[in-house]
Amino acid sequence: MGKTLAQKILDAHIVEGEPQKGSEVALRIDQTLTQDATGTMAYLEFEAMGIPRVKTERSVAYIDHNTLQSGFENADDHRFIGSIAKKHGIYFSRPGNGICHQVHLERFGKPGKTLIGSDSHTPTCGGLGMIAIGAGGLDVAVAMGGGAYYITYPEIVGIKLTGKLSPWVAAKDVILEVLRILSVKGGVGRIIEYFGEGVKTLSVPERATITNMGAELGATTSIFPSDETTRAFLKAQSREEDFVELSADADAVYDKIIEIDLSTLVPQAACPHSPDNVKTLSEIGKIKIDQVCIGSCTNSSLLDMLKVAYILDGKTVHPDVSLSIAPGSKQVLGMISRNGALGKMIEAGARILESACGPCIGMGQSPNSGGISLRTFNRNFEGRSGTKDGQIYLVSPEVAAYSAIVGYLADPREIGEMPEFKLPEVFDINDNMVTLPACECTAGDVEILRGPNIKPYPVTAPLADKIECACSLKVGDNITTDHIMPAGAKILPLRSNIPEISKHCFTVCDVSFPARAKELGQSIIVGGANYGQGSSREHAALAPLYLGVKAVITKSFARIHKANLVNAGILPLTFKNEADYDMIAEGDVLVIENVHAQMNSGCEIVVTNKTNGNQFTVILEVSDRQKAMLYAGGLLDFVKSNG
Ligand code: MIC
Ligand code: SF4
Repeated sequence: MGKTLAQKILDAHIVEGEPQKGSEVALRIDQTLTQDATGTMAYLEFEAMGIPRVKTERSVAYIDHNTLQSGFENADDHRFIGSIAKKHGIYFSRPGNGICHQVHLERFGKPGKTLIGSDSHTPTCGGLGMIAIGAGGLDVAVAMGGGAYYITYPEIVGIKLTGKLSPWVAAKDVILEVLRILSVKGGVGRIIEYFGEGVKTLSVPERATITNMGAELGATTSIFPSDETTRAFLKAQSREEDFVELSADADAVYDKIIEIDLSTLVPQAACPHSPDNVKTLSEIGKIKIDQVCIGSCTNSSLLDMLKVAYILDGKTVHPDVSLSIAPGSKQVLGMISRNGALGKMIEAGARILESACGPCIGMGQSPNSGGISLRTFNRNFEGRSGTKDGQIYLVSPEVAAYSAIVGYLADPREIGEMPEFKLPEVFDINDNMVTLPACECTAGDVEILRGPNIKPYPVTAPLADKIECACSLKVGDNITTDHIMPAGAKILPLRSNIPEISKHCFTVCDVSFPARAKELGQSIIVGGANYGQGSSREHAALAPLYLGVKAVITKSFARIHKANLVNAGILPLTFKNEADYDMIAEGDVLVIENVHAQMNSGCEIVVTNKTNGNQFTVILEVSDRQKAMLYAGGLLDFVKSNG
């Protein structure tokens, strides 16, 4: 039986385990990436492992998230990451060089290789034919040290693309369509693999938009074949030698196939407050808008910027609208500054932002109260923009730019004929903002530069044999990591300081949670389905760890967050019978007796609700390796005691 492309790359990288759906496999990791908001913690963890030099083929540390330096904290983090990168053999992409995923796609990603990154949108490089997976910082630290990365061998969903996109319909509309079909839970435990005739009509940056937002499906990753289009892209980036042709076997068997005829798609938007709340523009209607933000790792490529500049050329941004544009990388910004496209944006009245995440992570540009904001980003979770009642719609750059001019959500097909937008045959290449690590002979002399806000990893303890504590919080379905550990300009500078950042844990849902949890000393959180969807931030596990959370009981978990909980030594439990969710109230005392014996004898664990006398069963669906980690108090303790 033939293999899918994802299976081929996975199987070539398995160092332990069998390639069988649902079973755990260990993968050799060729490349890693970190960004600054997760990076400081990841490098503190790497340091704690005591490994002098990274063992990967390429590890890159990016500074792109916390670039608004309203105090010393972010600048201290940048300096710390720069120094640790230099010492331990990691390439350092300085602030100003661009968003990690855009730069990695341009300069480092290689077809056929494995990449893990401490950011959930790492699958962007799947657009180049890589297996690129988002992970917690601790997993990335282990991989940098040469350790394997463990995943559950996934199902492979094949998306067969036929036809060709109509003018002014974009790659963003393709992934919005997939989100509409599969929902934010539809990718859990799966890799999404694109194939079919339609693939060759999409450029690498367009493919990357699609794989980027596979994160919003909850998928392990998404991947496109590596073909002549990939070769042309790599050649234009002066790295044709990185090209290998890769595709699925003709008789590959997918677990499920979805067919999308690109020519039938129309412009669409994900409406507030979920990326899968997708409607066509005509279904939504011509709503008046207050703000437009163009950029983010989803839609900030040169091609996107050229289309935006064309639409804005000679026009003025509508008087009631604020338009901001953040080109994705120094390469993109430099090229549009030289070819005139940037001038067209500036003349139209766009507010040009630095090449960084910016508004996407609430670092500035929060909309006005109740403001309607169109964004080319990938997430529109409630409050993420920094304005609690902001109404965020996710759209293509084409829709965003045209709407910015007319002042309402508008269909760019009204513009009329679309010129052909082509990628250049040669990109301008200047890697001067990537600092190379010190050579092994001088690395010992490099001093690690720390700041007062950089605090150590929280204290952990081996798993106790009896857990008896109150339910400190009960939440509903689809809780995101932005609920658990909010981001934004005020909180992000605390990423290196778990005691401080934990004061904001879950405050989006309940402002009294951090104080209550701290006072209880130990507690359990109860949640609904798809708990922990969204980002890879391990802070969503480390803050609860610091606040004494021993277990989280839910209807189901998102992949990365579940792994982060295990890494932090917190039990991720799911209800055997979902109806038991209704039998727990906040404040109820829950008891798990003989934790070790129950864990040893299988995956079912009995919990007693001491407050109402109810007894129910929960499932601990983890591998034996993860059980060992949980006994030890988390991955860091496990690594330290197992070498
Ligand atoms: C995000 O888009 O939510 C982030 C910020 O990039 C996160 C990482 C983080 O929280 O630092 C992600 O997607 O993993
Ligand atoms: Fe940055 Fe936004 Fe991409 Fe996250 S989703 S990496 S915050 S641009």
